[in-house]
Amino acid sequence: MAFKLPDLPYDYNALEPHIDARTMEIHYTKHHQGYTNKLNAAIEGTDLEGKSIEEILANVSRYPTAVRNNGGGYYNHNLYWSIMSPDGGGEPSDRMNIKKAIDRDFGSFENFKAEFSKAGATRFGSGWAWLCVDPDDKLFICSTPNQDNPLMDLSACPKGTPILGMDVWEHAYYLKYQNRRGDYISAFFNVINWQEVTKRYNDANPGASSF
Ligand code: MN3
Repeated sequence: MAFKLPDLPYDYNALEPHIDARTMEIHYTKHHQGYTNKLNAAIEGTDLEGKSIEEILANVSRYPTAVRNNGGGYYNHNLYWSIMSPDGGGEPSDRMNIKKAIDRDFGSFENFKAEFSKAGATRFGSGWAWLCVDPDDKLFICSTPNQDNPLMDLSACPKGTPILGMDVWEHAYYLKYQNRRGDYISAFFNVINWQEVTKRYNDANPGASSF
């Protein structure tokens, strides 16, 4: 059973003006499709066929580089589309567990926003900024190069489940923002789907939440 490109949960133009339609279309139909196709080609005929993407990434140091790059690209973009929404942006509501956890672990939403934005802005070259939850239910921010992510057994990040991911490859923003990565990062905060992030937070460590 090959990996499939998931349906995009909104139209290409749904995140305008923050993410432009042309970027969305190319990012989804070319980049994400490309990672999906190359991942399938890399695992075809191997014992990785039939394994979940999370299982593959957890042991990715044992596999060829093509599995690391394209398996990461496949997983990361699945997450990225899901945590954006035309109804997103702003701060999570006080009733959401993710808001309580952000206040607990970063002091305030503003502190979290500053630290997450910095992780994206200071990633040299191509990569991702992540908000993760560790096995003790504590949030942390980290950044990875290329298509790596915190699920990988060779990631420099602490062990944890990514619940929010921001793509800072130039292909995510260059058509609209050119070299102005900071403007893209600011705009990204206008489309974050906090409903989905809080759901992922709640699902990451079942029963562990202190709220
Ligand atoms: Mn991308």
